[in-house]
Amino acid sequence: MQTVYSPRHAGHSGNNELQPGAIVPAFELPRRAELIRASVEAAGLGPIREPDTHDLSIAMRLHAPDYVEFLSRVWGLWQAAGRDGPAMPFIWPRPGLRCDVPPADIDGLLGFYSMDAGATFVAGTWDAVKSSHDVALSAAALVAGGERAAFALCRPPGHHAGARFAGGYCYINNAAVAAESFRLRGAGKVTVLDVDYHHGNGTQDMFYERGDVQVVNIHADPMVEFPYFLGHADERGAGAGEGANLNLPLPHGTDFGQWSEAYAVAATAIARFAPDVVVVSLGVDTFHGDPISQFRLDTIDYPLMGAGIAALGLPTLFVMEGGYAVEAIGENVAGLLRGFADA
Ligand code: OKP
Ligand code: ZN
Repeated sequence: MQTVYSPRHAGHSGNNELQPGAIVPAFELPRRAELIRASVEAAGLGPIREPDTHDLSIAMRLHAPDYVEFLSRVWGLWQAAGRDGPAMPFIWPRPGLRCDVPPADIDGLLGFYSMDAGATFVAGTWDAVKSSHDVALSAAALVAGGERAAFALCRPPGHHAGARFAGGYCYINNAAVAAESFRLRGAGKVTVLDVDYHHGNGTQDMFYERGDVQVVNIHADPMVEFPYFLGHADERGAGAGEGANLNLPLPHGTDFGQWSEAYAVAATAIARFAPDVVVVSLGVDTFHGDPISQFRLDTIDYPLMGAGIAALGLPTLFVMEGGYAVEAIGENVAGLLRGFADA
């Protein structure tokens, strides 16, 4: 299996985030991608190559063009306002306020185009976001070209990014863009299987009324976990997408046995949908040692998860999302990919 990786992720560094009661260094760190890369190399998974450059036309089908444009302009606007540290929003529109008028200055715009304070901007953020997008599309091209599977080592992640907002460490929805790229290259049906600990709210929303892209999430119950406001079991899709969205929320403390029961339900739904290709939003924050998550999977479980994904029998694109236990992230990701490749 080939891995696509760009060193340009590293400029997205020194970000911070709001945790309950404090501003702290962001858990989503450059070291994550470096350790995954090292483990993939050590596991002998296959060649690691850099992405080709792709234009943003597919991203602009799923995201509002003004939002993508904003992402590229944030740092300049922030600097022009005389700021130096990471750019972070402090006010957000919501029902009861005007949600349709982008304000004129950077503080208003940051809130207008985000869902939380979890997607901050530094000088290298846009270049890293664009490189992560290019990584996803380049890896998708390998699978579209006939490879059984490929690994897009994306950083920053993407699955919380919606049509018009950043949030939860995410800016451009890499997995959604990759899924759409398969459709544009002629795949009739695509499934996005999101195994990150957190619900992929952005991906769900982008495809919610579409019958050609199935979205399946196995995640911590949003009643008790970020992103709180999407990811419930009664969200089944709408219009042409009715029945093509499946949420399998699980309680804090979930172990691999419970996770696997949910996965069996997911696998049955995917088999019934019969996609041409599957895009896996791959988070390993289900690990028991994850500092911001509360499932209990162990390192030995990830190769089994990979084998379970292989059992779908479909061309597969893995797109990196979350996982914050840096001491174990490499082994967990490489183990999952090895479990897939050896199945
Ligand atoms: C991104 B991905 C309270 C905690 C916010 C944000 C988690 C984003 C996870 N400030 N946590 O799905 O791994
Ligand atoms: Zn996550």
